[in-house]
Amino acid sequence: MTRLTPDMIEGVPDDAISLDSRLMKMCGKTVKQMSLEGAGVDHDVDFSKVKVAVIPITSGMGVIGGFSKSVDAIIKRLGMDSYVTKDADVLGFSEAIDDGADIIMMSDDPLFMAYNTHTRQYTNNSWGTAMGYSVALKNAADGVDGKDVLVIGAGRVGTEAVQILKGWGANVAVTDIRFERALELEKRFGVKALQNVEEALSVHKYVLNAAPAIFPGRLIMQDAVISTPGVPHYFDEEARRKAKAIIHDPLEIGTAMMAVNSALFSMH
Ligand code: 2YJ
Repeated sequence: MTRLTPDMIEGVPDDAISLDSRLMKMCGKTVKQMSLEGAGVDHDVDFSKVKVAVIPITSGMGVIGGFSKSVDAIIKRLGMDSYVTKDADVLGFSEAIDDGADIIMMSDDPLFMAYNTHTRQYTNNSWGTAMGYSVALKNAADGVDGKDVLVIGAGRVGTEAVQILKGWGANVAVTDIRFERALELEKRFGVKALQNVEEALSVHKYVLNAAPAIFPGRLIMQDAVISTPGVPHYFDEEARRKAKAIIHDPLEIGTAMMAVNSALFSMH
């Protein structure tokens, strides 16, 4: 799993307006509206009574500068009552429980979760990222039902995305640098595994890129819609010129999706 670095998330708390206006242009919706859609809700929800504790976690590769603060800022922008705990780890967890937090957000290296303390369910970031970026793709593509959609990467996010997009009626093809992983998804979910990533990309207009790979613009179709959580994130000038939409942010779409989904567990 890709580890975020401080420079990737630098400025995340401050670029809300620009992300929302970019998404509005490409998808016609804000991060909050897309997160609600991904959680299956078709109306606005007031989250102001939802208390969210973000706990810095020092295990594994340790705290990432700016990570908790960015998560906190993302959650606040959804209108939730969020804060970062004073202490990290288990002490931070006790603080969140003592404060009566409704949701606890925390991440080590393999797992970033939103834990709903009332229902004792957790939402993981792989699902949140897959759902958030699938909703974005669906909106920017004017629906995916009956359309050919390519998922690049058969890892955790790609595996979730394949199921989500297939569930919405898309003809899903999947490709991975380790072809056997794509074949595995073909077997499990009845999607099409494609071996040659470059060939696959050059014939697909609708793409969800969940791989840590960079693709040259010559492979991108004219008017392509590329929803791309993958980091590193880079599209060259030709790709940007040809694509109708390239949807990306380092943290917000997946995190907002997790928080909204988690909050709704105990709000119905
Ligand atoms: O609490 C901290 O500051 C750190 N333990 C955060 C670790 C953040 N986690 C990662 O970078 C994971 N690899 C998952 C990131 C998912 C982003 N889509």
